[in-house]
Amino acid sequence: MADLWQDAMDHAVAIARRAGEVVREALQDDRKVMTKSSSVDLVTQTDQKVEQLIIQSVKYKFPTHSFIGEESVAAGEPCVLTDRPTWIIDPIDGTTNFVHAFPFVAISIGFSVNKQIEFGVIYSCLEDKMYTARRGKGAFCNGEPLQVSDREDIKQSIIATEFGSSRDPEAVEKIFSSLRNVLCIPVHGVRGAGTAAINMCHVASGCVEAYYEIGIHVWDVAAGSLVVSEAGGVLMDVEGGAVDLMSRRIVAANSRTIAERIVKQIDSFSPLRDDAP
Ligand code: LIP
Repeated sequence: MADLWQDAMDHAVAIARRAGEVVREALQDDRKVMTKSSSVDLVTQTDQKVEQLIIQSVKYKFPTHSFIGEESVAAGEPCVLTDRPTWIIDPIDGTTNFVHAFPFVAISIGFSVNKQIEFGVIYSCLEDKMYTARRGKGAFCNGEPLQVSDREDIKQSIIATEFGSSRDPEAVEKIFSSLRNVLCIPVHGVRGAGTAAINMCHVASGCVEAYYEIGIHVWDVAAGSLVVSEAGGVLMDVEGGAVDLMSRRIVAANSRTIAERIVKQIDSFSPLRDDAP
């Protein structure tokens, strides 16, 4: 049977590649930095330009589809997931990396229908790695199938996480407390690529066993959630139970055993939801 969303997915791959060219070109120029929710929550004209490029081209081809885009939400558009076909876009995941030319920068596009992610496309544009996942059909990097790691012993694992862009002392305290708990399990190491999307691709690729973070947004993790699950991984809330992509909390792991072990170490908190009125 023909895949209803194949055309949309092909378009997502093509537009992510085009967006990646724009990002790479912009790295040659001066990057004018602005701030959003805090002095360390950065945005550039390239984030805005790339989001418009993606939205305009999708609107032209799929005029009835909806959007949740990081920069559109920052500009006041609603962040509500309905049953309609919805493109969930992070034009530059890893904006701080982009500003500093730290070499992990991704274009992340998730596509949801009936509140279920149907496909995810993440283009790590400085590495030229195109990660794709289609629900029920596996996850790939540049066409090669992805499989999570089979390590079940957390003491032999690498865990990815981020410090995020909140500098609220209570949140920072909890982030450090969780980090200390994880590090002292002990694990082999803790890493962070500076982008949620690429951290999740690393879980899917099997080079890290788990990624967790509190404070991310739906556009950071929509595509990555499918890449991880289609590579055989597991998603969980930081307190256990089902992940809620609007809750700004996620654990993505190679297995339920590792995910549950991470959950035990996390000093959790609840940032304002993405879909809060
Ligand atoms: C970033 C994430 C990163 C997280 C930051 C931020 P942006 O996304 O990917 O992992 O720690 O708080 O959300 O802002 O570069 O799209």
